[in-house]
Amino acid sequence: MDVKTKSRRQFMKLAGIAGIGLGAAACAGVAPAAPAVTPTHEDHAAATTPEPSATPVDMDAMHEAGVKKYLDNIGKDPGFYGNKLEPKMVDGVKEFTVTCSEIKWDAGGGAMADAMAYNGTVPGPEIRVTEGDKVRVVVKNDMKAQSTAVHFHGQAVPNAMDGVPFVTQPPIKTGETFTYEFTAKNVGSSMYHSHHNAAEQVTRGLLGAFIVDRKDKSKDPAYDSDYTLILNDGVGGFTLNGKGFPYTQPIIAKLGEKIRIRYMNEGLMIHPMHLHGLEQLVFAADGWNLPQPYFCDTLNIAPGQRWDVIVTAHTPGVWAFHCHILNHAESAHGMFGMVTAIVVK
Ligand SMILES: [Cu+2]
Repeated sequence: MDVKTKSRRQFMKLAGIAGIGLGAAACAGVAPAAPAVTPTHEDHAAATTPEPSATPVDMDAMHEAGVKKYLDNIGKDPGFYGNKLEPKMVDGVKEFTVTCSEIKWDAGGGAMADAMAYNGTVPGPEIRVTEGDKVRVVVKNDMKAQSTAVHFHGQAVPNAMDGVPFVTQPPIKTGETFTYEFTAKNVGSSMYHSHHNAAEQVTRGLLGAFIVDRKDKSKDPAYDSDYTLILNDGVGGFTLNGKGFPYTQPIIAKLGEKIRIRYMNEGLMIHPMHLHGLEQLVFAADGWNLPQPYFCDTLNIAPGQRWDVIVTAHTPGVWAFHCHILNHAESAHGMFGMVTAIVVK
């Protein structure tokens, strides 16, 4: 589903379904700006108590302003969904070109942070191929300050293509290019990311989804729409697909729609993702289908893991969807960071 086509008016109507009050009440407060550096638990613990001068009315107004901003932003930001890298077919090989550069990234609210990006966005564009495809990824390092290398996390590749500097290849120095070539064997949700000074490079943005569609779709549960949710806790703070609430994108679904969600954790912390009102059917871990899918409402996503779930949109409304380490999601100033919603109409 193309969420970009959803108008704000449609969304406001939907918000009404769930009874989110958006009266012209005092919205004097503003949502907290996303931090520009890697957050710590202490940073957010400090924000869990209001300023001594804040009244309950002030606090409520700040919380309401954040939610209002989220709703107002629907349809305005082109967002992450649909940011896909198109391959060039070269002699039967799907060839992708990825350029690393240093950019300023806005995780929301205009707080531009120093980031590193694949093709100018955080996360980088999704690379999607089909099981058995021959894949070539040409990586150019246009960064001025650091060498890099790319690891295809979740893919069984020839050893020389594994992307670990001084183990399988030299680092890709500033101005240099390295070409990765392999056959996509592992189906499901994988990632591509830096494997050089990775605690900085990945959390600053050198990351993206690498998805391999299965040839025989009957082996997966049926679904109508497909969303990737990349968790990170570096550039711009706690983010979902590179943005922090209220600048995160909703998933908008029709009643009865079966939504596939691919969680990928590229951060340094564990993030238990909790969905209100709709259960998550967990069916794949790190690309492999589970022998027995199971239901949950909160799914722990550890760094490096990918989990695939199906959510059936069986009840209309705006369903909050957030990390349940609560100081990754809410402060005395309102919700921030790893918060979004599934909107069922
Ligand atoms: Cu979290």
